[in-house]
Amino acid sequence: MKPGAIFYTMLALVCVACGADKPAGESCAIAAEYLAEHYPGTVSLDIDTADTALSVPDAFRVRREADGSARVTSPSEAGLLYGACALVRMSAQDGTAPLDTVEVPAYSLRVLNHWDNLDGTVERGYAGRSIWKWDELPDKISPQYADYAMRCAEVGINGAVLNNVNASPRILSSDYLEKVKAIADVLRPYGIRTYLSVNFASPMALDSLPTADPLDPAVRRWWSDKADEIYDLIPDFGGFLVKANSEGQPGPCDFGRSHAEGANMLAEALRPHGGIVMWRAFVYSPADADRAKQAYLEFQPLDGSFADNVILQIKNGPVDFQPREPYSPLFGAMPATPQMAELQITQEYLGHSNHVAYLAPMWQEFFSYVDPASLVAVAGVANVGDSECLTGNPVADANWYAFGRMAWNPRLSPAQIADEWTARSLYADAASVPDSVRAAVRDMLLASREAVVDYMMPLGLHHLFAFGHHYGPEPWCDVPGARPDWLPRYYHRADRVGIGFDRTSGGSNAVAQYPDSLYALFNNIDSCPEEFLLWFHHAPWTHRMRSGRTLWDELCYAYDRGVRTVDGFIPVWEAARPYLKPGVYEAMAPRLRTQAADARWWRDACLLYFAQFSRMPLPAGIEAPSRTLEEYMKVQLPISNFECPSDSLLNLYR
Ligand code: GCW
Repeated sequence: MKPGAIFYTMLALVCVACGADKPAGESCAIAAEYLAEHYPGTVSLDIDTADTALSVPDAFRVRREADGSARVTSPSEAGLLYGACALVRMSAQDGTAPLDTVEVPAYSLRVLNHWDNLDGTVERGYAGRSIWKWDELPDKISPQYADYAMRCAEVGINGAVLNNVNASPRILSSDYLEKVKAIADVLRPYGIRTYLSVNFASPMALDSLPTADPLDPAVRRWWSDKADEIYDLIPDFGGFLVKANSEGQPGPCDFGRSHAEGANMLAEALRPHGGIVMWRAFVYSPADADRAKQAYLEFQPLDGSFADNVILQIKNGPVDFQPREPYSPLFGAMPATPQMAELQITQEYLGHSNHVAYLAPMWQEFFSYVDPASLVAVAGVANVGDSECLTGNPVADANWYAFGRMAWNPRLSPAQIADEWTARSLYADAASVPDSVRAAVRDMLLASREAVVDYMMPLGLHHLFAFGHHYGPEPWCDVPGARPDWLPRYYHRADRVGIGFDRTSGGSNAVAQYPDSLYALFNNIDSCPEEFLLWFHHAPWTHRMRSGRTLWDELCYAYDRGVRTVDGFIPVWEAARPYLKPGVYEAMAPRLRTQAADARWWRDACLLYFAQFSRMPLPAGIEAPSRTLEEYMKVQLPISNFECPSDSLLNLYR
């Protein structure tokens, strides 16, 4: 055993504030154990409430001496745990040079949203079944809960909403609350508070109240009694996440009340206990012909009417987690309302757990438009399940990691996060990896999200997905009776003249929801950033792009570039093979082949389909499609949530 390990073991027994007379706190013990496993020097962990640089409880200071010994200080035990993890992380990057650094998180709330159902399925989850074993709880505690909690703590995630926003009322039944308590007890020492998604009609479903009207006194009493019951079991319970009046979920509008009246009623029930309400702005009642405008139209007028323990949770883009969207204009448009961003870690629209798509560049792009200081919190829709590595494949973990790091510090660069993550999670011995391999793997990660955009929907195209599973291409998709805004044609609007959704002042005027400077930029086809061109404009096929090519040719090249980029991932992976942790090469190699095949499928299906409208030939150098459009149109992926497709599934389109 390393000397350090003995030290930490003893430390774990006596530490907390390093007051030797106090029993060790659980978080401190976890920190000590983590250090024993991952850090070779001796470390002291001390509570420090006097250091003015440590301005919030989760902040920490790490001092490392030339001999590798170190001291971590923080006002809180959770901060000591974060500091211990930071020491390990920083030492993996820069060795043992002397160091004195303070970190203060950008947000006090950095929360995962699990879309996990009580029957063990996970909506848009591609990492197995739910990690929460509701049938076994509260008696049996899966060891995965603590693994999960440690992985959260390593990156500073401090909240978990356990269940799907399409919430079963049963989660608030007394039986389930006992199960929730059991999970909360495991997560607490890792600094994680537990939250629940709630169904707005719970009083009706669980206790047969005749209404869930938020202004009805009996309904208000029901929620306040329920809050009391929860806090009796879980004194540090975080609060509720609510999807209301969206995609069939009940909400205050069902009773003629506003979103604010609904949210405030829940906020009042939680307030005596210090809980919060995260109220989602993901709504698109067809009040306007452009779905991208609807959340703004419904919520912006409510600015200033929410209680102060309500946070409005807004998806990064105005439609729905597409590979690329402009930011949602609701951000910054409600100065009197606390707002938080909802980012999607699970790859619903980016190839599930089959494709490598490192999302830090996407989130960096979001934060380049939305000032991090204008938000009070960040949420990420988790990609966690009960698969052995918890994320379906070992590289998908990079997105969980990146989310946590960016929720802590949105200004971190995707390259730095990639370097940290590969050193921690990918390589068996990071120090032995040749620079050329390290750089190639980093470049692969950094290029991967843009590659997905290219081969799926470049130049501002969006929602070309097959109905339901959101995996393969179906720009032609037509489902009789479906809402038009669930179908790709609503978004791409390809015709003989051109392609794209006219959201300019001459079209749906969604541009008017943006601040003046961006309005002008996006509204003019000549100044609109080309990555958003077809989001905002219905552009002629012959429109001259900045490259000098026609729009049609540029579209073809973009699709083809995506294919070539992912073709290039395969040799990178081969070169990295000798340096990877056991099992990682084998887990990803078939996926990279699937990704390359899927990229061709996307490119060929989309270009063949759009060529019917452009009536222009593929430009020189673009590989001819191997199938006809009719063949691609026959592909039916039979299942809604799947991991790496089996060979038989791939044969459907190869
Ligand atoms: O993108 C859509 C997803 C739904 C999801 C919904 C939401 C949880 O396809 O599966 O439901 O968004 O965010 O509420």
